[in-house]
Amino acid sequence: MPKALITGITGQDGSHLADFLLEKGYEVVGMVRRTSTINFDRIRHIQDRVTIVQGDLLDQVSIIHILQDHHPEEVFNLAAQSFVPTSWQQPVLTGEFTALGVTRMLDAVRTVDKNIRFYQASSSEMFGKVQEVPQRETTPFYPRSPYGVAKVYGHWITINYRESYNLFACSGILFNHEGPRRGLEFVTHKITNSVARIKLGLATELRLGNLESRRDWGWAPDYVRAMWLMLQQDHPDDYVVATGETHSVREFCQEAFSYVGLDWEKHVIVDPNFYRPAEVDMLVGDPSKARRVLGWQPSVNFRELVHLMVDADLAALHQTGNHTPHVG
Ligand code: NAP
Ligand code: G4F
Repeated sequence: MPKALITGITGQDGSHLADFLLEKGYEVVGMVRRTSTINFDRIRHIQDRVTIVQGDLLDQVSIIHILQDHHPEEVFNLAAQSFVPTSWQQPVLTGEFTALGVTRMLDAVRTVDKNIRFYQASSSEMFGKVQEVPQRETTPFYPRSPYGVAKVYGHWITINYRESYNLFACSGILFNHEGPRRGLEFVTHKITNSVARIKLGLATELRLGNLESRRDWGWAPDYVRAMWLMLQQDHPDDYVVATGETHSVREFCQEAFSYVGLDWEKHVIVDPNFYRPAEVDMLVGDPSKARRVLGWQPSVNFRELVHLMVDADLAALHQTGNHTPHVG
């Protein structure tokens, strides 16, 4: 039975990856940081099938011990401070988690077992002020937030450890991927959750920032499949994972509201409090390398993604007696 360690198993991607690896017959070890209350909402359904270990990206000793104690063949480094606006409020902490945390992971791998295959969660935020359309593996980076800058560091240190120490280290440059497990502060889930609440009469308005920014939004379970495929190749490499389509936040609103028979313009209020100090205006990826080498392609298109998320939010509100907290 192959064994994999997932950092960030309590997050959106970590939980989907754990589902995927269990389905493939893996033994899954998940690293979680110590919190005063347990936040296993996304992995509750598989809690008795995964091994949970305590560790933190800030604490190299904990990472080394986890590798020594559990001997994984594959390590998926998904843990990070992943919310872009927070990276302006906590730029140093974001650098510690999202940049230096990668070095701590890589160096632990190098120290404990150089045969471990390593996946780094790189991001399309690295392209920032885009230098080429669509963005591909060779497009120069121009990050626009402390988060994006930290991810560029994580990306290059992964390549550096691959080249310096011959590690099987891959970096997936993933474009935005979404689903019902997405944090409520991210724009897609914020919109679909509000649409459901407005539809059920629990709210009347939705406050958003920049409606014109465009993203290449995909379906999260498709993207964890790409992560796994990267580690199954003969050689380590870096891949863009994206749908190749771009849509604005405005279009996302239109699709989500109209799906439940509402007019988005009657409910959406533009609130400058949600503007960012520097914006990534447009992202669209070219996934042709992932398609050609990994045989990867997305299974859910933009409209289906919006509908799946609205349906899930409506169902969740019905199930919880409408008590789902609203995150602004
Ligand atoms: P997420 O839902 O925010 O999950 C982040 C995970 O990291 C959580 O499990 C969190 O634990 C954990 N974590 C944060 N700081 C930690 C620390 N110091 N030590 C240990 N664990 C820590 O993020 P996601 O959407 O699943 O994304 C997964 C990864 O892919 C991230 O690296 C993100 O930057 C990257 N990425 C995401 C996308 C996307 O569209 N989703 C696109 C490109 C790249 P808690 O539960 O304790 O907070
Ligand atoms: O949903 P977002 O917060 O995602 P963002 O900034 O693109 O970052 C996500 O995707 C990255 C991959 O490209 C990941 F690396 C990262 O970890 C994260 O998962 O914002 C998307 C867009 C932005 O342009 C933002 O300005 O939506 C715009 N937006 C407009 N109003 C809003 C809002 N974003 C949020 N979160 N909240 C708003 O009210």
